[in-house]
Amino acid sequence: MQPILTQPSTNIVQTIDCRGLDETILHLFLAPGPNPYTDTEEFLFDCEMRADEMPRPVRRALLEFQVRSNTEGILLLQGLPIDPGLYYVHTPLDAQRSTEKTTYVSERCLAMIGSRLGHLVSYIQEKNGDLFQNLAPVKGSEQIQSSSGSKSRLQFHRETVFHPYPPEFLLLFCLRPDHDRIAETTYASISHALPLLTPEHRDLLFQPLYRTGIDYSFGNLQQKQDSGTVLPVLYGNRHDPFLNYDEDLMTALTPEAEAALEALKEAIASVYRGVKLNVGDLLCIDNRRTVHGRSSFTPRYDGFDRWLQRSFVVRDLGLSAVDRQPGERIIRTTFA
Ligand SMILES: O=C(O)CCC(=O)C(=O)O
Ligand SMILES: [Fe+2]
Repeated sequence: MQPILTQPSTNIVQTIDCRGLDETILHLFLAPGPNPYTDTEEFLFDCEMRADEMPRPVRRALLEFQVRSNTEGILLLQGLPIDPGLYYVHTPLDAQRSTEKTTYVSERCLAMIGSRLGHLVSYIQEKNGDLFQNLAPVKGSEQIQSSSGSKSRLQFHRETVFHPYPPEFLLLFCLRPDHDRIAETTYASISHALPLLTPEHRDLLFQPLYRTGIDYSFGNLQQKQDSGTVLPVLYGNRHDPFLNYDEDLMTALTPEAEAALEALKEAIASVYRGVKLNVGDLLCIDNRRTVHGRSSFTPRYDGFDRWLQRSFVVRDLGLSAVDRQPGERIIRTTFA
């Protein structure tokens, strides 16, 4: 059964307002540098060095978010610089890399902010391993449970639950909101959902009684919901746990475990909130504490639809080294 989503409650997002940054700081984001697509490692090093010069309060907030997170598991940077002339650049209709966008300010915002949280990585199955992925509605995919969908709500998920090397953080940078300004990135943190669960349900959710599915885009060609490994939904500290959750792809192994999963689904549906991203907003999501999704919206396919760029951040590059080529950021783990 689909939970009925009530109106999200008022936002209490931790926000860093970047409007009004002075010339020197703006220059850090805007000054040309290495090409992120052909000279990737140089680009990332250059961005990390630039990030060292960001204002101290920005660095402090990112450090605290990296180390301690917050109850929402969300940090919003508002009003970052954008590519000059972005207004005239079309949203890529196929949600692939834009050939019209020849400057890299948005990529630099993602890499600079990401460098304070960890290291950017990508997955070979996601947009060919691009570190900066373009998210836009794609014609024919309106009802699909992925970032190319639009007219159906994108259900709550942790990014790549099924993967042995999931990102600890996920960054979404808004290049263009939807025409009607109704699309919201939705999110729910376990800190808010946990108090709504009974001790019995919590106990069950801490046990490996749940099977995740492999994302359709990661080679789950039969679109099976329970194609992945068995895991607990909650793990870590009993009073401040992390969560593995995917509303669409997760199933329980026993009826009791199923009831607990259903209770969590209802808890998420009652505590979730939403944020409407605007041009220049960069949303950092703690992928271990907070699940996210998207409300539905109506695309027009006129070249000016909603357009986000996304990056994934891991704390330790060494964990995925076995599935990466030396000097590369692309994680190449294969799935049946
Ligand atoms: O479109 C959004 O706001 C969120 C999309 C999403 O869930 C994702 O890109 O992982
Ligand atoms: Fe997502």
